[in-house]
Amino acid sequence: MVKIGVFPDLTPEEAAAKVFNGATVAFSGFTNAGAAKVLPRALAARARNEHEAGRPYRLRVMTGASSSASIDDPLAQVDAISWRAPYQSAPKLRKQINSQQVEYVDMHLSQVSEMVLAGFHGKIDFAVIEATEVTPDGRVYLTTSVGASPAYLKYADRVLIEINRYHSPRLREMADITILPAPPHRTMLPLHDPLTKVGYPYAEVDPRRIVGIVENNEPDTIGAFAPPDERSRKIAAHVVKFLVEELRTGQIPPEFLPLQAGVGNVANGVMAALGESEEIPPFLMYTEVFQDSLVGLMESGKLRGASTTALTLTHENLQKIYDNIDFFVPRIVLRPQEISNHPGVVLRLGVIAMNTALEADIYGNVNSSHVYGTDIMNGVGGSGEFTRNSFLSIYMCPSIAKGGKISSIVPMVTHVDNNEHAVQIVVTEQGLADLRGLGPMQRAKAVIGNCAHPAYRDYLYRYIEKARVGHIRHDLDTCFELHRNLMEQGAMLPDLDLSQIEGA
Ligand code: 0RQ
Repeated sequence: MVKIGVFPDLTPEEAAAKVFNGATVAFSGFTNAGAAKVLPRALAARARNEHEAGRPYRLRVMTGASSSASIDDPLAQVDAISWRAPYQSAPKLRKQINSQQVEYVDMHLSQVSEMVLAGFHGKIDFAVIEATEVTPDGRVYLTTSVGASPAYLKYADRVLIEINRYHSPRLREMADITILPAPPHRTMLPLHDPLTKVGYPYAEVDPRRIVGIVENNEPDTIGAFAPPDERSRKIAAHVVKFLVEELRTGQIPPEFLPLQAGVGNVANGVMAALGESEEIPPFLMYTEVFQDSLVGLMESGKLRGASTTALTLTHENLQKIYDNIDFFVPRIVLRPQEISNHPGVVLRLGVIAMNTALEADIYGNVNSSHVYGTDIMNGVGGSGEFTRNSFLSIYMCPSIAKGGKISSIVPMVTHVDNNEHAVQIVVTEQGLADLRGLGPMQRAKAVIGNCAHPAYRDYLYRYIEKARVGHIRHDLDTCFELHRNLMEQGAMLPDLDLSQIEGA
């Protein structure tokens, strides 16, 4: 953990002064886990000063994934972001993206490193990476996330390191870092089990590119989940029942298959419910975010091990890991997002993927990112590589939103993140539709009958009855009628008496 003083020690202000207007800056952080903390604030202060002096100062910002509190919030607050990739979830930045003040490249998270390597996003002027240590020969020991940091360290012109004294230097014992070579020189990743390691405990940087080091002693800013609400508990119960049945019929082998779970309350609730189920055997995870509910599951022995790219944990849960690190080290592998989300590995391991939708259509196409097809919520994130390549791909969402003004089951989604060819199971608190082996009309009936809220079922049945007959039935005049009603009249079915809607 000792930093050897061969690199210049900088104050945050000195470091920020090196970052010029218009630079592409790639920060560490996958969620707020392992996110750079001091430099984003110093850059925001610099932007404010520059703007007050009438000078432009905006940056092109990359991270591993969303790092709202640490990176997007301070920078967006002072209008210091001009371009953003690959994922965000910050309310202020979201507004700037949706009003086209900021360009946003919403992309599959497994592809970030490869695209940086290929130069698809231009050159990276600065990498700003949180670490527990950097050695004179350029070994960088990362903190609570690996994300895209190894690629940023390798390909950025200049590197600023934030040495964080808060995090345990023993995190390196979980790290498994490698950068895949460019095609056509890729070989098979010899990864046949979520816990196999194929790389090194550190990322590498050319030490000549390190322009300075700043100190930081802050925990990650990660909020606790609210206890699962009634609808999340019902969704979780349907998922658990389904998986138990798959196990009973032998569709899932007795040793079970590795699980991936998206982020958020529903996913957290599902993981907790799986942990409580006596019929689900102890399991492994191959996932991108290791979140709160998994700590207890690991302690109880229900979760045997997990591969992830980020430990997105509240201070209390991370402390549990640090206090008992001998127990957790052999059970957690922290990988670059290129590998935690690698389509080939997800396919090989037979992952069961569980992600969340904003809306699903009656045929199983899923929109997780764009309200009305126009306004970004967060982004596609890692959902694409898991959904497309998993053994079972499950999508979950409440059947209604905004007190019943919105049905999450619609005739046609207004934006497609994951399509009917990859989505197999749709679940709401109403029930579960298993779409495997079903043709379009069978799918529509299963989704409407099992997943749509009863208040919207008649509308949806009428829609397919009136729609043009083809392999898939659609009526291009009315397929977005519910969305148009919502935009123009504030509710998808303006005449519905919302006070009568159960579960609203
Ligand atoms: O609005 O914030 O005003 O209350 O959308 O909805 O139900 O709180 O959903 O927090 O679980 O997030 C898909 C966004 C779900 C998330 C999404 C409104 C609703 C609410 C949020 P308010 P909830 P969650 C791993 C994999 C993509 C990335 C991904 C996501 C707000 O899961 O970003 O999967 N996924 N990554 O009221 C309009 C609808 C709506 C709607 C809900 N149909 N139309 N608004 N809302 N349904 C993670 C990573 O990649 C890091």
